[in-house]
Amino acid sequence: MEKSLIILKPDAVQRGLIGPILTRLEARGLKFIGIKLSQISGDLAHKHYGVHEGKPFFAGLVSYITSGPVLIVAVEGKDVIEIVRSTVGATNPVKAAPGTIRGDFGVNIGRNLIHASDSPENGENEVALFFNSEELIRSERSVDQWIT
Ligand code: RTP
Ligand code: MG
Repeated sequence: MEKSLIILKPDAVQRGLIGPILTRLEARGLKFIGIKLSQISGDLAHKHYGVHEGKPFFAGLVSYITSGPVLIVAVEGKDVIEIVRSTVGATNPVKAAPGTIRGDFGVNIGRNLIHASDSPENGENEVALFFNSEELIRSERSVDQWIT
């Protein structure tokens, strides 16, 4: 079982794309274990994107991700890292395949709508960074028989 942290970034929320994006993730068969609307602080943005500190786009990335409300989503299941990343598409929407979220809704790498964890280890750590354990549905309490 893997976990993935998904963030619908400020441009997705401002453009009214929460519904269309969640519809795609849900239709793919992903199991949501946490969802909340939030505004990311500078401190949290630095922790989350710390791996990019020092890169030329880092300041712009922090200012983008903290610029407005975001929808934070945790999903859990077998192979969810790969499933979510393939549904989201390439980092640069110009290169993202049509049919992916970034390929269908975006054109700008600096406004690419959505974050998704890139490894099982990062998925575990990012879900723990953004959600308290009381905010997450635990597998043993879920209704697995309704969703495969
Ligand atoms: P994310 O972490 O947001 O899911 O995106 P990602 O894995 O597809 O891409 P990553 O390399 O982790 O980059 C994080 C975010 O930084 C912005 N970025 N801008 N050259 C650039 O201007 C540039 N490169 C990356 C994007 O917003 C990217 O999602
Ligand atoms: Mg990344």
